[in-house]
Amino acid sequence: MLPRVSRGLIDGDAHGGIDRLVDLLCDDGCAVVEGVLPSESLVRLNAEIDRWLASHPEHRVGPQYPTILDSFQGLQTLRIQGLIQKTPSVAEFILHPVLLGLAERFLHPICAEIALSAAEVIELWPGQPAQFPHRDTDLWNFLPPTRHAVAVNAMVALSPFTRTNGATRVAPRSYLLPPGTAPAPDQFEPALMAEGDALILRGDLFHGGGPNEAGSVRRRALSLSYQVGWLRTFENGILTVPPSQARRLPPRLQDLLGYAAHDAGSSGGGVLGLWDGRDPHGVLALFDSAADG
Ligand SMILES: O=C(O)CCC(=O)C(=O)O
Repeated sequence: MLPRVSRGLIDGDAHGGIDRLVDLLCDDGCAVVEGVLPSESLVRLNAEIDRWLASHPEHRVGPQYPTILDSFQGLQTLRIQGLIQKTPSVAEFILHPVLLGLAERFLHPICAEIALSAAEVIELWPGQPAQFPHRDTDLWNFLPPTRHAVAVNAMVALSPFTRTNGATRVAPRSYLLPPGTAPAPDQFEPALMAEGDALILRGDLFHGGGPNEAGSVRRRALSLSYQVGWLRTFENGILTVPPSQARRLPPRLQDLLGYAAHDAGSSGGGVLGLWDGRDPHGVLALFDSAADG
């Protein structure tokens, strides 16, 4: 059974709630946070996703990417990326105090600023076989293994996650395995969740989508990946939301997309992500004045 924490417990423990989640990431490597999102937010986001899909019938399951990504993501899987432009209420999820707070607290020991690596809808359609178990940190395979994961993921259930419809499977404590080894199949457990629960997992923990054998039921998730700000992100944040549109977003979301420099000066490091030698937020002000003038 995966560790489970209720949102009420986190809220009721103002100083220790998020620390407790960090402890779980440092121990089991994952946890289910129950009831993290209220049902109004879920209804709103699901409606925006449904509306976007209805107006983009070409966006279907089946081959979409070069073979390597298709075989990883699965052909009976539908993914939507670039969500900030398509489903605006996703911002509330990305900036959620528990999910973002956890990512900041977990990653800040090894970075000065975190970044949003990806925000995607992942629907597993009936017939989708199990995804092969992987660690998200394999994205950065040229980085020597680190003791502290460079990324953390929150898989928010936008539909129930059941044993048969493809609930994500995770292998607790598998971040401890040496490179080149993988957990045995019986070490994986499904993250059973109600809508609005979130599975949090460190990026070096083995996991994968389960098989969807549920007849006609789709499993829908919002996968939010946060990472250290000094590595390249999975989605290119500043192309996904270019300055002309990013200027209207909440400042913290701008930061997460890459409009913040990574300034490690206080820990003896340097500055990354400058724009013409300056803080990249400056580019947004340029667009502001162009729009006003
Ligand atoms: O859909 C899921 O449950 C997991 C997806 C995943 O882990 C991934 O694509 O990296």
